[in-house]
Amino acid sequence: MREFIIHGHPASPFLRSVCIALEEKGAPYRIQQMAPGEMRGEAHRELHPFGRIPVIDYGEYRLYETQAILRYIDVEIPKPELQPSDPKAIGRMNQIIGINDWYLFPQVARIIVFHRIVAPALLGAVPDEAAISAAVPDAKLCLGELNRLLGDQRFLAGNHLSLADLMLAPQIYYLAATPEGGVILKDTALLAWLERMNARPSMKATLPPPLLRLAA
Ligand SMILES: N[C@@H](CCC(=O)N[C@@H](CS)C(=O)NCC(=O)O)C(=O)O
Repeated sequence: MREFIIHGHPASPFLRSVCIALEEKGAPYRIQQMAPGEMRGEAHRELHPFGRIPVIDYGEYRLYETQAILRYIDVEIPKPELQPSDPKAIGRMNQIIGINDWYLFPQVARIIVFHRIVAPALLGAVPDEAAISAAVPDAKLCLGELNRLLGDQRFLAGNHLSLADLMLAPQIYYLAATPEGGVILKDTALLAWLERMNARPSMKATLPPPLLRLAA
């Protein structure tokens, strides 16, 4: 099997989702690390015109946008399947991925995780407490809704691992490590789900760099 090349930084939860997918599939990959100073530079824009990470190369094929990458990997390497066949479970999986991309990451993780964990660890910055406090209501809304959708199921879209779990686990891993996320997640089914996810070999093999792991 050819090796997947993943461009980005291993601190990125989106990049981790791709790594988890490849670990679950048993597919070879390597991270082509981009230094924080290279982000949004000319070389980065050539890979990803919007200046985000991750981007993958598989032979001559290049792709960005994490949910597109995950769906591609799941059909390029069919086993084990990471997308359900039941229509309602497909709907739920896609809904949860949408919640991540539209609400959880931009309104919550990008603020709370960035100011609490990433900026102090990588940039030596002091957390912006006002920005963090302003994001707490959205954190309650997003995590509360994900907890409701999970209900008593084993995984987010039902009783089988799916792309929804792969997309959300790296984001909630970081959020759970913040004081704000810790309070919101305390004693929830979502936290128990995260603990089950954290125990998977694919999650253990893709932990963030030690500096961020300590912070988290
Ligand atoms: N929609 C993109 C979002 C990816 C994203 O925002 N990644 C973050 C890192 S976790 C990033 O590139 N941040 C750089 C920036 O915002 O300048 C995807 O799904 O891949």
